Amino acid sequence: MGWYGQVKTNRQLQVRCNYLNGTVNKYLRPIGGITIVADIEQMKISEYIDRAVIPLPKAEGTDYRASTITPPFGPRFNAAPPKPRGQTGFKLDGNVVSWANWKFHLAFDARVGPVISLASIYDAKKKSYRQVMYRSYISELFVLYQDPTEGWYRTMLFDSGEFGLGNFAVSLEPLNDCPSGAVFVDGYYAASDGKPVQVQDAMCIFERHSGDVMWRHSDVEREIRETRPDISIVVRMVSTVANYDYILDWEFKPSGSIKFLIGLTGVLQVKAVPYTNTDQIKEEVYGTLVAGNTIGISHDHFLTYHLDLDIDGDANSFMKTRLITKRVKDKNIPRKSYWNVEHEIAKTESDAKIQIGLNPPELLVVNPNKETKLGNNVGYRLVPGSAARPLLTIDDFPQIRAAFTNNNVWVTPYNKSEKWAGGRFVDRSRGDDTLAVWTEKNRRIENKDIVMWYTVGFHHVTCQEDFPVMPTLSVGFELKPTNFFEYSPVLKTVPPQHLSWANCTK
Ligand SMILES: [Cu+2]
Repeated sequence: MGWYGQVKTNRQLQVRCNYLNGTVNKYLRPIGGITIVADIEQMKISEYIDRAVIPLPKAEGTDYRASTITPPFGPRFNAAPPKPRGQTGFKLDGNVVSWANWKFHLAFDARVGPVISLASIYDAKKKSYRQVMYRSYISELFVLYQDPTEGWYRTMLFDSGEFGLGNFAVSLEPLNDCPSGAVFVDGYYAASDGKPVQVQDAMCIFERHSGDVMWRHSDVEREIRETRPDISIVVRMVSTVANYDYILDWEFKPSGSIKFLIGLTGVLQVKAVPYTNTDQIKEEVYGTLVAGNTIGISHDHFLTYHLDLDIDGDANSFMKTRLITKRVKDKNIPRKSYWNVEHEIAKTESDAKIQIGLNPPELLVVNPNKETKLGNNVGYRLVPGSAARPLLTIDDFPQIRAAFTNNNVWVTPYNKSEKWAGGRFVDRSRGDDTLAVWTEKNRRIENKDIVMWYTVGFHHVTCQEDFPVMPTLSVGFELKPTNFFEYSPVLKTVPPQHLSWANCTK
């Protein structure tokens, strides 16, 4: 139900009605025009508004099961040569994954899903593992629909704090959800009655042979060609929170990069309307006509990651590297301008609130106490993804509760009670326990154990291709070593032994 300024709120849920006959895709047959609110303290309907009779969207074309799809079929692919389940290049010792130069701990949490801890990378030069990331997880996933009318204005979801990404984790399907050779890990959580629940094959770990190039160089004159394929290790979990499926990936690369990828698929939240063609629409409809009598409502997805980096130890600082356009002073040079960098260490939380715009500064977590041999502070850089920011006014109730999305980046001193950006209790929260409130204290963050919070967001204007099931839309971001190693950590990568392919002439 959320919170809209009331002094007192009851435990209530808004209920939606969908018609199940004729399809398994219940989300695409909404019964429009009625609003139902259920009081779950008293277990009774507390509000019922029937404001219009709206045609029910057709069942035809909504089913997505292979068994019901009719010809013509396609596109088709040849399957990749299979590798037995579990045949892989990494080692899983309890919950600790070791692969190539990486080592990390993987846990499963009912609220946030996968938790990656104690990620460290082997430095061949130093002959030891070096700390990179103490802990990372998705602290909140905020989804906000943009239809402000009765029956719809409450549609906003904190998928982590209100539902639980782990609670809604689903079993993964070998070869289709995760490639051959993947290792599957079960997830466990306590149900509301305290009984343990097992989610079989909730997470998978696999080596990714992406077909990309890790690095290469040719010198045609000297007939030199050196090239190395990009191989990485991926941890994946899928959370199906009602209609949406979130594919959540953590990818570790031998270069020291960690990529965080989010794939969005599943079914849209749709609203029944009387229209079967855009020509008939004379009112504001808050979305796109994606099928007959069906509007896919515009909405946002914001994922706020808790990124507790410990770069070579826990005393770290947050550095902004600005790219400044300057004038050339030397009159003998015909060039007029250039850009150069200016570094600034954030002293307090206020210095570290970043809204990523067109020309963002480079954002780094550095260890001010550790330098490379050349004197640069060792660090990791945030390479941001989509820079979408909230478009609601900041005095709007959903935005007060989701004020942690007001900036793309925040940095806080580590505090064990500050785990979830939207607060500990999110259901009917009033925005008084969010990352935005914590940082009002403006605590010092220099040379301390710090946590970076990064929000990757996107505005989803729906389209016909999202019907009846959305092809996956991917976004992501990266943490990249920056002056962390003395030189390229993948210089001495040994090219893998390639199998000979039966139909390949070369
Ligand atoms: Cu969406």
